[in-house]
Amino acid sequence: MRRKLIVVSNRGPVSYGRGPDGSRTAKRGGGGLVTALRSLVQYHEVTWIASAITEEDRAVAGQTLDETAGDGSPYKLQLVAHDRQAYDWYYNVVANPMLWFVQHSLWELPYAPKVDAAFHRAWSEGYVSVNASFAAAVDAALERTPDAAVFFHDYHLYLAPRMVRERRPDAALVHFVHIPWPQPDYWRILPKGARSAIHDGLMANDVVGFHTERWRRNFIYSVRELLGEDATARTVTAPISVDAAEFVELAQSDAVLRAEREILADRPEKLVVRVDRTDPSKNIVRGFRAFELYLEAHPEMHRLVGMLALLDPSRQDIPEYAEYLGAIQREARRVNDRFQQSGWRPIDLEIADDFAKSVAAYKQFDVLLVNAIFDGMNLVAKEAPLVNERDGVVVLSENAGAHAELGEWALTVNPFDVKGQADAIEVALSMDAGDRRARLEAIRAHVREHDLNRWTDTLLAALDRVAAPARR
Ligand code: ADQ
Repeated sequence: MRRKLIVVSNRGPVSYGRGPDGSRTAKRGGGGLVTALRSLVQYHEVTWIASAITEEDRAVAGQTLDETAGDGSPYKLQLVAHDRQAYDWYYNVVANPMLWFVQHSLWELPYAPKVDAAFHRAWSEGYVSVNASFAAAVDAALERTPDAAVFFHDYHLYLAPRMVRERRPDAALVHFVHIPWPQPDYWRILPKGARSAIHDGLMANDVVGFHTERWRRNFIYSVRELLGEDATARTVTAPISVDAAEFVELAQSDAVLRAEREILADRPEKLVVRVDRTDPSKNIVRGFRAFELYLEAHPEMHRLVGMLALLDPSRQDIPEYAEYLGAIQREARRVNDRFQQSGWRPIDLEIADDFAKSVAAYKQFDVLLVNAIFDGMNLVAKEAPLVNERDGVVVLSENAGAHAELGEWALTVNPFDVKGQADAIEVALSMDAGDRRARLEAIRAHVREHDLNRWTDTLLAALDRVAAPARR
């Protein structure tokens, strides 16, 4: 059923700039979330509300823009121009890193985080106020289309649902949390006011969705612990997925074939691939250490195996992220200095946002390393097997959401155990072809069947079940 949806996410599907001739240009937004949501506009009547990021975005903020998605589907876009200082506090102090680090259990607690006056101010004058501007934009959109359902996304917008609910008790609100939900005690890192407001804000939705039972259960525990309420009936597990046909087509595109030729020109016999944003949650440094341990134990594989790490530089305005990128570069350098010989560099580290090359690497891996510390889902683990041409093996962290679905066909690793990861690389590289093919095909079949439409349908069906019938 085609329905009216107001999609709300911090980052929109496009961002505007100016071409050399002064005309407005549109750049497709990146990241797991935006890619996933683009398919929504294909099947539903969508008004998308997002933050104005560039100067050109700000120039058109407040207008309702008629946009078309890559496949020609029309949708409406409304950009919200927030106060610049408030946005910086909201994005660079509260959402990333604080909420991201809490939800991925990344803080080194004896030293960090600092919940000081600056944080309190960033919370009340940044996070609260940007959520209020989003809520006002949603309220205005609901004024125009009162029968639309509102579909909030992620950790930037935890407070907006309560603000909308106060003005519109009958609105249909659904929120999807794309990242893990940690245990209740870890939320106690945040001051009481903030952690209560986050849980209370989410509880203002009719439905709150998570990728896995594990994250959903943690949410139910933490709502019980921190608010004394029962969230069970409002929550749903809906694992996000990818558009399988799109990847198969993409794999044959000119850009991907060009990138693939580059990889083929100097690939070693066996290739271990990882594709990530340079985010501490992705556990890139430990991945290099695991590969080092593997090389240490297998001198016979020197020159025959290499790791290709394609890393999209992420959130470099945030010191923790800039430091992490430094650590990644130092670690790759150290491992290379230890083992490299003329004509062979064990780790090929490429820091760039290069989607075509990522898909080319997906085709070429013998081992795909996904060793996230914690990850809501991890789409790379679903995308890469779809197009792989070498019967490659997926080494998968038990703490990635994707593990709940794909674990039985992957090699499971504990993300902290670098010896265990080195052993998994060894097992993957020596597995017989029949076993490798059977595992890869099982993953493919699962992803094809559990596609992106199923994700949307699960969430919207839950909304229909839970939302007050009086509304319709
Ligand atoms: P992300 O943390 O961004 O997403 P992930 O799910 O793996 O992580 O998605 C990353 C996307 O970016 C993939 O589509 C991938 O192809 C692309 N990408 C990654 N590295 C790249 C590179 N070096 N160059 C080009 N493209 C690259 C968040 C959550 C996840 C959740 C998604 C969707 O953290 O857990 O799966 O949202 O809900």
